[in-house]
Amino acid sequence: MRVRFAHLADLHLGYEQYHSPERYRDFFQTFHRAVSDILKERVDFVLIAGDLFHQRVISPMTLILAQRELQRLKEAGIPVVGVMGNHEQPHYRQDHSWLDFLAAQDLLILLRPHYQDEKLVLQHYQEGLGGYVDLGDVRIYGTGYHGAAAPRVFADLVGRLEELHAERRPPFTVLLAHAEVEGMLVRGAGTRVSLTHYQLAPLRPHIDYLALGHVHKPVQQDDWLFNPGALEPNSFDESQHPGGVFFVEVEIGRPHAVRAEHRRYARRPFVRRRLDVTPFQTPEELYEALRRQLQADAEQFPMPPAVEYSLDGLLHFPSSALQMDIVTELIQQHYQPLVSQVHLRAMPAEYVVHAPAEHLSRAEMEQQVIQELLQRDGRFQRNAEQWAGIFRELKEQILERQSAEEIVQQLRRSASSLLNTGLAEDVHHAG
Ligand SMILES: [Mn+2]
Repeated sequence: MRVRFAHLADLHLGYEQYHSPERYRDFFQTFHRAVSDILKERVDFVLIAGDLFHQRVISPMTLILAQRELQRLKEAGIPVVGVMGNHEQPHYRQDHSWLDFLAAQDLLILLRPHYQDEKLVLQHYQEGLGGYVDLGDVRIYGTGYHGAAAPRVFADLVGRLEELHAERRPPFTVLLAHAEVEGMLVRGAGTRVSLTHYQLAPLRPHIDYLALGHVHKPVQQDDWLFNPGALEPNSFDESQHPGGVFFVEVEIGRPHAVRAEHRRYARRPFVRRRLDVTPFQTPEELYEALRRQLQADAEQFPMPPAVEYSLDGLLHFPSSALQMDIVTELIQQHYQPLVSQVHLRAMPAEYVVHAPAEHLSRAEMEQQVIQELLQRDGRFQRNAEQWAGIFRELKEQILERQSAEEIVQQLRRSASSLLNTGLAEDVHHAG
């Protein structure tokens, strides 16, 4: 028995990115291309793993255009199964979202389990409600976005699946969810991740294909966990990881043979460039270097691109001397972009502090940074290390909540001994 399906996520229809009407249309056009491809492939069903819409409140035009695409699938007899993403969730006081409207039009099977008396209820989909649907030999479970509550919901889900599957384990099972799993995105330390692999592991015996959305980046792990990424980039960062559609073919049997192909579609180019401004002593030198760099960029684009230009490195003249409209104009002339963003990320050279070595303690790092700053000031240059020590002492006293009088007295003593040393040295040198 062979089954074929398409897995999409994060369409973000209705997003007028950069306030650009063209970008609004781009999101629909790429979706349109994907739907045409899906129709050509004659899949058995389509999965949309959340964030069909960019916002919970959408315009009439967004609804009309979204309906039009879903209607094409409906007319071809291809069921569309979806869950709710965080972007389209109704306000906590409202019961219904625009996805419910689509479900009421039979354009979408919207899955979500519900809680009753603290217990997760999984029922077959009926009249817009339910936690799973059977399509032939395939059972699709679905749950939307739960944020920080995701570990609890997934644990409850495992409990219910154990009960249900003890009675009968369907030949092939899918879990559709809008969630982030650890390791998918590189994040700053301390950022919470909604689900760990440890929390997902108990699902393995019960789920044959985990269909995720939410992380706008294609992920495929162990022929089990799949996330297709966003069809259109929601930011320049995302443009580095183009999303697409997973076309999946399954030969149902033990073990299942799952073949997944990630397919991308033509879309507007996102161009990211940078210029290191460190070598330039004047704005004119910078403009000239930018001109040369632009001339050397011979890449041709099939349609006006979105351009992001970063000026980074060290700036050896005041940023106020830099005329950003000249920079922007040069970039506009060269790329004829749909939208362009220029970021001045260069740091003024006089404030640069070298990154302290990593093995140092926090206090040592602070002292090193302060010492470097003091070395730039003629008054403190000579004894910068000792002055930095006084700063450190001062901070400790404040943290220990010593009285202001005590702190001032101590500061006087330290400073005067340091000033005397300096004088003594001067005298010595003079001698
Ligand atoms: Mn999203």
